[in-house]
Amino acid sequence: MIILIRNGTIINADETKSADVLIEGNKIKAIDKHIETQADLILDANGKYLIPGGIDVHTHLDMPYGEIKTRDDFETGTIAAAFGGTTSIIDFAIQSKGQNLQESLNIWFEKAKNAVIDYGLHLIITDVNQNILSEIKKLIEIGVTSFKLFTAYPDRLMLSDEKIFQVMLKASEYGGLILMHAENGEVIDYLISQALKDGKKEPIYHAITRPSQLEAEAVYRSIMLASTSNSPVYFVHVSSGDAVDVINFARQRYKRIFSETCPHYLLLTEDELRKPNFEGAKYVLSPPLRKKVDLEKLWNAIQKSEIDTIATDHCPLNFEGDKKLGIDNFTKIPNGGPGIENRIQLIYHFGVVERKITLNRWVELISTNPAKIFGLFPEKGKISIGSDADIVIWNPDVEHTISSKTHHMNVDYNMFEGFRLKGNSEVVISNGEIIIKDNKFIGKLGRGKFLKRREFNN
Ligand code: DUC
Ligand code: ZN
Ligand code: ZN
Repeated sequence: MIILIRNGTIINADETKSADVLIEGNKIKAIDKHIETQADLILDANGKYLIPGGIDVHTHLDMPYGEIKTRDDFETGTIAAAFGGTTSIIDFAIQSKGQNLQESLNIWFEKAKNAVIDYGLHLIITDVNQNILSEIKKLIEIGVTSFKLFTAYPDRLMLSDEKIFQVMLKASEYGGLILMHAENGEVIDYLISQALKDGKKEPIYHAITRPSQLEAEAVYRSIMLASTSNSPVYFVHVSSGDAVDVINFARQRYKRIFSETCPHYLLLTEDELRKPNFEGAKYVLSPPLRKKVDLEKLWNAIQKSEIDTIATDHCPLNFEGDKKLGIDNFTKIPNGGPGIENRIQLIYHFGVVERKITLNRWVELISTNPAKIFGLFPEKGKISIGSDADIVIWNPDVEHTISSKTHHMNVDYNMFEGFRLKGNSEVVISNGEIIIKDNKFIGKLGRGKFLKRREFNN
């Protein structure tokens, strides 16, 4: 199929230009001021932006969570992502205790069969021994090049500093990237036990028992372990101003540090957790929503390029049935919130329109940097000749209101309910195929490809 997109304004991280774009098969064949050629389809993008397809590097689709699981699977989740202009995701496979890494990965390959956009996988390592360490090289060869480790959730996910250090050493030897969930799990558990003893069981205590200093402490500790092992380290879901300060301080000496934040940390505060009728549970996620001062600090860091990426940490759990498991006790509320569909819209409206970040910076945060950091550039993350034809035609003027009644995520609430936004994706092209048009998904189930990512080289 040959598609010609006429008269659009291309927004890449490093340039803005008006041009026609010719797509042949799954690749971008030509970009020029004016292209005259036979095409099967001509799209007019006059007055619209052409941006590289969004890349959401932090999702949890079909993820088991105790007795329940996240409500979007790879079918519903990737369709919702596509509606929002995201054409690639990287989801998290999880190693269960006692399981080897390849087994864990195979389970996620099976889950991902119906993906409609391209997907990569990170691996969460929860159980470390010599056999596990020796699998890391093979995984990186397969294209699973990033490994998430936890300093939180003792007895479930947390690793000791020694184990974290061992994984860092091994990953850095073969070009792997370490992703850290940085919160001091032991102190948090102590604070939780004290809160429960005092009868403090409402959702707000989720935030109060996970203070920002305990994120900053774990960030600092992780950076020191990373620099000792010369391992690159990427902090997922950075939520606190203190953590930003620590990262900035440490970067003066050690450069191989990367960071991600999420729309909810940029747009919501812990006050949401005080909502009546247990509605605060909708905002129970970890690290928790913070204060206004943290939110401002995060925006400031976005503006100064101190934060590298914006991902969603999409972890969709229903209010009815899932969140309500914790109605009598905040520790029983499953952690996580949905967002895979709204990321690019939210950052366009609140970043570009309201806070005046540049269009180029917007694209850098939601597509180019994720592609660069996670071994997908320049096939992804840029509209350029030879790149994958993942292109979003973005209408900067259209207005819409976010609502769970109209969103495509398979979850019964939206953290941004009622937010009125300017700007939305209009046509979404993934590997040369139009998959969203006229507000309809028109792709085939299972068309998404596994992304075999390159090793980390920064
Ligand atoms: N960390 C995540 O990245 N997602 C959901 C919950 C958590 O602790
Ligand atoms: Zn996490
Ligand atoms: Zn997550």
